[in-house]
Amino acid sequence: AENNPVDEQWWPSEFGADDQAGATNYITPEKRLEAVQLVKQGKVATLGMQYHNRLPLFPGRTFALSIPGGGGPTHDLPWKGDNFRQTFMDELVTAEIGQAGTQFDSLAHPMIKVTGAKDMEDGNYFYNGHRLEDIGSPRGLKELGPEHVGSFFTRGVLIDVAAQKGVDSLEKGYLITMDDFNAALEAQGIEDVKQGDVVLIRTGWNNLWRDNLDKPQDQASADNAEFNSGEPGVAPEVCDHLAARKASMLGMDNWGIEPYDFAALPPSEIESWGYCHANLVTRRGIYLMENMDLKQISDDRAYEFLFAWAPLKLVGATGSPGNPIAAY
Ligand code: UVW
Repeated sequence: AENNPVDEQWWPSEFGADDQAGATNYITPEKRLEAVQLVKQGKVATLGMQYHNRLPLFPGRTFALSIPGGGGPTHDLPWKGDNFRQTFMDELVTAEIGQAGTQFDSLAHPMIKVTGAKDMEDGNYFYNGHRLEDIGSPRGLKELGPEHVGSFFTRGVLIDVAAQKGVDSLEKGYLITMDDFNAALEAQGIEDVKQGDVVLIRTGWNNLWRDNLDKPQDQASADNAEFNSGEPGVAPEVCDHLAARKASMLGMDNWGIEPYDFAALPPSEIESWGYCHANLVTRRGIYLMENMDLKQISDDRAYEFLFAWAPLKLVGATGSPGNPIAAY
């Protein structure tokens, strides 16, 4: 089924018709114990980018962090005697909190919209055949939110394609093929993906906004525009490979996993978006994480590690922000 799982019914999933956890089901107690053995030096890297008001956003989204009240404490409470009070600061974040910056796509994010297909009711279909029309609600989706995911405590592998090619960043639109994937595996001397692994593929594309807070505003805006104008990403065959190997998650340092170059092919002419979104998340419950920071593990040549993270239990949300840890 080329780029369209509706060519064959994709539910019930292999985890059962009622499953809402998806590919974290692959992470068994034995798998977790094996993953612990990958921590050899006691080093850790955090894999989340910084969240701030200069991060690039998919068009139409917002991220704004502010301190209510400006310069004063947001809470000013009585304490000891006349000379002391206890004061506190809060922040207010306005954002599509599950879809900004480093972010995890829950099973309640990508859908396949079906209109007039034989034997299928029209609607926007998620994982396991849930339709938005049935589970949507203004205070969060009634099924498939990140509260059902559980955790990722498993073998992580880095496929460092940028390093393998000897570049800081792959070019916009670059299609990472299985040849690239295998060349990186071989250069790194690690075994291929195993069931339940989290697979991280580095392109270098997020170098464009890594230092945005240190730049003049104009430069940060220009770099964000370039970042959003496309990206290097993975070919369908790579996602098919991860599906066949039963990975639990694919994470990347670009904004959207698949390759695009919008000047060469404008969004209105892209026939079908998101092969990996449809074929991994919607069809199989294999998760995606975007805008990750893979620089330190690349610098440390940490190709195999313990990956530990759990999404926030934002009931009925479409995703989660996050800062996973690689330990090696
Ligand atoms: C969209 O939300 C459009 O894409 P992504 O899942 O890549 O953030």
